[in-house]
Amino acid sequence: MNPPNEPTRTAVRAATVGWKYGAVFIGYYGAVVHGLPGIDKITEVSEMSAQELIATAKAMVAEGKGLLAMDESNPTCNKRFEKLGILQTEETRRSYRELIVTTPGLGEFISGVILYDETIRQSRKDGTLFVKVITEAGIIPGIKVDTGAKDMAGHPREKITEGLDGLRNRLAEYSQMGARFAKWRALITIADGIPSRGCIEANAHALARYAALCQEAGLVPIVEPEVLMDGEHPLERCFEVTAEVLRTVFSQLYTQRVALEGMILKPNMVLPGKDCLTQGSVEEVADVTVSCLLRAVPAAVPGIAFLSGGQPCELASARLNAMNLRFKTRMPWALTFSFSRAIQQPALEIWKGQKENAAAAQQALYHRARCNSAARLGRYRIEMENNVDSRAG
Ligand code: 5MM
Repeated sequence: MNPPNEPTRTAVRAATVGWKYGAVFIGYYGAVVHGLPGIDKITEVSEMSAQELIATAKAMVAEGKGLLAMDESNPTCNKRFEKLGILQTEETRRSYRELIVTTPGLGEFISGVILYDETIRQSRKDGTLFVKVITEAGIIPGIKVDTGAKDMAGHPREKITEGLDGLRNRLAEYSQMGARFAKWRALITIADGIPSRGCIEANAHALARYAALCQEAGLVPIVEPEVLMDGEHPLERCFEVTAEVLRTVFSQLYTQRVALEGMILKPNMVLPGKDCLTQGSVEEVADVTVSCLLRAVPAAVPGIAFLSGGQPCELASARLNAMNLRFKTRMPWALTFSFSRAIQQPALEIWKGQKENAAAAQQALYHRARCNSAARLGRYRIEMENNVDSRAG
């Protein structure tokens, strides 16, 4: 007589056989999500690390929390400092990042921070590594691993993100340093005649190969295909391009055997170009964005964390809030934030490189984190902006 779980075993075996024909996900899902016996290999990820990936991905998009992107490369960070008359040195970048990671109470609203190669090696003034400071605040450290978007050969005005060479070794080093997730950003530009299919496909392929390498190393990949806001195009054009980009990215993720349960998507909101005369209401943007995501993003993805892309802080919060408010019960994934400019900019403008402004800058950062956390829950109100209630300073 068959033991009680034999039918299950048979089903699992059948699913495993299906892997050879490209149905890897079935075996993966059975083993990892339901804990079925008999499968210890899913693509190259062991059952244990698959469970860790899933747990980390879920924690990154936990209820009421979102991600803080502080992964500006040195040139970008210096450019932002220069505009505000802040000295552009390794030490000023370090003290600014210290201000961010030591903000009292940040862990109430922030699940993870995205660091840059220079930052992950830096420490608080007293010598404590930032990774330790972050972890002790209950925040998950992550790392940007692409090496930047470069002009794409044969594709004028378009970019291809680089960084795959040597990535396996770099991921091993970052993991050893304490990183638990990674990030790679692809840039897609809308203008006359672009984006081209060649640019979309090349960037989607690179994102998928990066994501597979991350999962192999036990790091959750944040997959960030950013359709830029630059231009005069209407909302509909951004919708079309974003949908095409996301479909291509998920097709490549499937081809490269990336486990969707162990990744986070970081897309743009669907917005009219910033020079378009018709900007649309908060509700319209929310509806169009969620419709686009519902059509293109599989339900197995645990969370979507938006980039802010140059939107004003309050508008970014209001739009995220409207999505969570209007679609709460209809979305299969958590919908949250992974902002850089829309969470950091007020703090940076207050700090201006001056020690005496640090506490006020931390207050501003805490405030934006709190507003975005409320938006993650559909509880953000514009009146919150008048009430800078903080634990900082
Ligand atoms: C912090 O900006 C990141 C890119 O920096 P580099 O261009 O210097 O490499 C960027 O990837 C950022 O994490 C996301 O795009 C989100 O940033 P925004 O400002 O759009 O929220």
